Amino acid sequence: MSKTIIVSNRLPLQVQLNNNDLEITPSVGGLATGMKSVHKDGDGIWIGWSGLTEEELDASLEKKVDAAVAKENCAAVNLSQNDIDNFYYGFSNRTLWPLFHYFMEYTEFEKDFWESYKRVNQKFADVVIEHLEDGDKVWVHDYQLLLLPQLIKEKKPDTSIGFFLHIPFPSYEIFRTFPWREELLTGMLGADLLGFHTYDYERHFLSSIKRILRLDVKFNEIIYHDRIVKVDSFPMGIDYDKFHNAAKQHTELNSKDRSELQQRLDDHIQSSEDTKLILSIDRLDYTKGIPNRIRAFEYFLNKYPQFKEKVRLIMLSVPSRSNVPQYQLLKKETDELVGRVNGKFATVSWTPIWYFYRSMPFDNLIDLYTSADVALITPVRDGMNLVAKEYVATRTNKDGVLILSEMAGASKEMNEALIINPNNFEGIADAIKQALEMPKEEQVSRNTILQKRLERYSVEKWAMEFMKSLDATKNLGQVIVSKKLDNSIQQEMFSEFKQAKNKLILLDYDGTLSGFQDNPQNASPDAELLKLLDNINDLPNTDMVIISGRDKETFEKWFGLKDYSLITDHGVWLKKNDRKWEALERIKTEWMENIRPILETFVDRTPGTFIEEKKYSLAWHYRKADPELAQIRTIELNTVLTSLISNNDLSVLKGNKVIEIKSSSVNKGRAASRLLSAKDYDFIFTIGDDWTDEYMFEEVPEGSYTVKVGFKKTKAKYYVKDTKEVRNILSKFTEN
Ligand code: GDG
Repeated sequence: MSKTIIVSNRLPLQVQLNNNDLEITPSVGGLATGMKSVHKDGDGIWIGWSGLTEEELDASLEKKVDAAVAKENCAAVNLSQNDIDNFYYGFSNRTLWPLFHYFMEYTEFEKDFWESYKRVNQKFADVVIEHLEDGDKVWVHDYQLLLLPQLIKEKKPDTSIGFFLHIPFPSYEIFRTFPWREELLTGMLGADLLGFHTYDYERHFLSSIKRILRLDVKFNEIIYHDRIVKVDSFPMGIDYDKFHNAAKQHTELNSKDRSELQQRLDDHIQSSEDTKLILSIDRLDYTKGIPNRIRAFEYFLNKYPQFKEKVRLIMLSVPSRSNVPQYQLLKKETDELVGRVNGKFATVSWTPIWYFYRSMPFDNLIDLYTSADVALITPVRDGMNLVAKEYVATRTNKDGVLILSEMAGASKEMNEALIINPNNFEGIADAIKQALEMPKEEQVSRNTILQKRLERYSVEKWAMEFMKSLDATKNLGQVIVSKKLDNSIQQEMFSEFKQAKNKLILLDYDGTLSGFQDNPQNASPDAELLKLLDNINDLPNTDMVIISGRDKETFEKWFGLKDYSLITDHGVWLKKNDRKWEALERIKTEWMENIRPILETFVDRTPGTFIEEKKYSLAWHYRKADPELAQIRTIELNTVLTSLISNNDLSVLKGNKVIEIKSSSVNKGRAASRLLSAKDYDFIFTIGDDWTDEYMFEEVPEGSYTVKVGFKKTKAKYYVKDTKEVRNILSKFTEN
């Protein structure tokens, strides 16, 4: 039976070592809950780090850990202290975390961290592959494992792989600063489905894909080699019932069964009739906007002094990554700010901020959520923020007000909260006042809508939706319908080639024999290619013809001394072996005078584009332009040209990042058919990468070998990956 393998940096377990004995406690976090249904499905298995380093474990303990986690359907990836320092605290938390949260000044681009990140992702891949069987699905989580999807796909191409990013994906302008950006993106593209919390993150990611990898994106699908990678947003939910039911039980507790914390909270609540509690809970992280929250609260007390001695801010800050320097600085800053505000405003009976720097058991969390009149959640960047959702879920009477930063992913789906900009103290102070004075009916009506959504789109639903979408990627259709020119087809082809008497080999040049250059002038043939072409040209009973959109002057310069057959300008000129150039078509060129100025206006308005002037055609190249701007301009240009070309017997060819305008009566197909009518060939091989080569594929007879270079829609029967593969196959024609 097929299973789902979940992979995350940490296992959903706490493994503790007590005097050589292991203590395993399953963790109760949101992710663990959401994954429960997926994890229990079939023989589901969860792969991750146990929390103990290789240095802490000898061989026998390691075995014990393996056995103990296996009981919980988990498998451990072993990491050394060095891995944790460089991969986890280093690259994950000193490079990716700050960069993806727009803290560029905190981002460290360290080569050693990167090397360790690659090594550890490979360690994860090895464990995944060890457990992977045919038909299994893999769901990889979060920024620590961005390279993992590709590492798995390389070894197991048929596996369905999903990836979910729990933090924001930053805008292209931020992401582009990252030195290893191509590797990171291609690592992610190993997945079949990439999930983000919000549409904005999805959009940022696609923008980087288009600009950095220059891949084609259609709506939310990326064409990547011969695969389609789907990208979508799945806003993560919470275990609604767990929080809601715990809150219900909490309200039914006798006063003597209430926790010590609850009793202290009650004391405050009962101290005066109009007293109010404002709550914030987060890991002590610079993304969570803790200092500006304290400053905004101070601003509020100054602006609205009537709330002094009535309102208290309870801040629960959970220690996090405390060996990363910025977190230590933040701790110091927070301590000082709390001290300053309390020092400034406190009275005998009132301290404005209660600050807890620790984590609390779940029941205390419920004490806090249910006692707070207002939740003040002010991150400067946050992938989602589950605390905001948990607060709303615990409001069993539907009262309470959520103030939420627009920089948290959660704000996108929690419109009924009071949405604030965390840098606008004026706005925050006013929102706090509005929250404290909000009529009960309004609170109820806002929370009713919020709760309904949270209940419906729970974390379990989130996980199910993701898996459903991953399954659906199987039906995305194929990028290409042609077959790979694999070894067995090649064998057949070469044996036909050997037996044939009259053979034709038709070769496109750019993108087929030679790779693309930013400037077409730089694509002259290298020595290796010339040698290869010489060898093919010398084959007995074989006509080799290079057929290209290039002009005859360029080909004359490159191949003038060779006795190759050449067709240039898309089929205007033919040079047969040693003979002179002969015009195949009579071509008018007067139209160029009208079209050139139009193209020039597009060049002026589209940086990175240029015009290539050929004898019989004009080409507008946009390979180096911004892909989105180029997309708009190509549509514009097409519209402009459509009205002009019909009167002039012109056609517009859309090539690979180029638009070419030329006379309609010329194309590679017509040129090919002239060759075919001149001789009776019993073996035909034709290869090209471009739209213009499709004419050729159409024209040659049924049994010919038509081959497309690259993974594109084509009329050719077969495809090969790239120019390297082309050369490799061509060289086989000359063997034996
Ligand atoms: C990352 C992204 C995204 C907190 N203190 C205690 C405690 N918690 C629990 C909360 C909540 C969770 O921790 C915190 O989740 P957040 O979503 O608020 O934030 P991150 O930890 O930064 O999580 C974030 C999330 O991944 C999921 O994709 O939303 O944007 O940064 O569940 O209840 N739990 C207990 N004691 C505490 O003291 N028991």
